[in-house]
Amino acid sequence: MKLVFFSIALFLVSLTGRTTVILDTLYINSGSLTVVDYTLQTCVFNDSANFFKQNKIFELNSGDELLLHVINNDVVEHTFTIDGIIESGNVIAAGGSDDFFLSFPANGVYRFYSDRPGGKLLGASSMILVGYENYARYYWNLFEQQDTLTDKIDAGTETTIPLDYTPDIFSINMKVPPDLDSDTLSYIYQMVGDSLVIAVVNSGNMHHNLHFHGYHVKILSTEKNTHLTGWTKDSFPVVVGEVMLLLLVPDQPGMYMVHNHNMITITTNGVYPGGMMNMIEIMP
Ligand SMILES: [Cu+2]
Repeated sequence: MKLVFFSIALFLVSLTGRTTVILDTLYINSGSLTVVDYTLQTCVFNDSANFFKQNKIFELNSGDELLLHVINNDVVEHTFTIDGIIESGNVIAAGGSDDFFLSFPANGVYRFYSDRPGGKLLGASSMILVGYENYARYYWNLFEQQDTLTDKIDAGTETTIPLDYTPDIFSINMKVPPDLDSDTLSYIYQMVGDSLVIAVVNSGNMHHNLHFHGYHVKILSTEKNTHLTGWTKDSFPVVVGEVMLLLLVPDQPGMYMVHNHNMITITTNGVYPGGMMNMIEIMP
């Protein structure tokens, strides 16, 4: 099978003369994530057959294409979906696998997810950032859930988010502080005048909103609230399913917080500080 991949890849490279085709394998794994007293049933995209709580993120250079072998290690079927790019013929049976060749129309951030309840409602949602290789690149994958509800979704007895949804865990990259403080994907550590991009996806089931202390960011792109594109803001909504790319050029040194402006989401176990809060550390 690998040989077939390589042959196709080499053929494509020779065809275009300049495109790089990245070969990779992605596993859909389910497993449980314990945060303080809460245990969430989760489903994630990993780069090995071993469950790891954080979804894999792809970082591609401009013009790169991706030949992806996706293996469904879960006991229920999933899809490999990218809105506007792969929306059909993308079902992967439990225990099955499929290959996807992805070329991207433009530089930017693309969200991939499983559209099945046992997928997207349990966190099987991540991102591919294409381009911006001359920028520092950061990733904030927002997700929240309710421990008892995840048991029902995992068991297949609940397939939607109920009206009395009361999430108790609010995470970035499946982590909460203080664990989140050592997450190099999300913790910003740069210098004044650097150019950095932050890819943000709301993989959760409620609208979120970000508030920056210390800096304003330019919204380079949004998939849902498209009118925000081009705005420079320190607070803005990140609605369910939103996919955004932000540009930050720090104009002053210091340590500043970025947090969700809905205060319940910056708690863990009902206790502040926790949840969706992140730090920006800028050297002079
Ligand atoms: Cu604040």
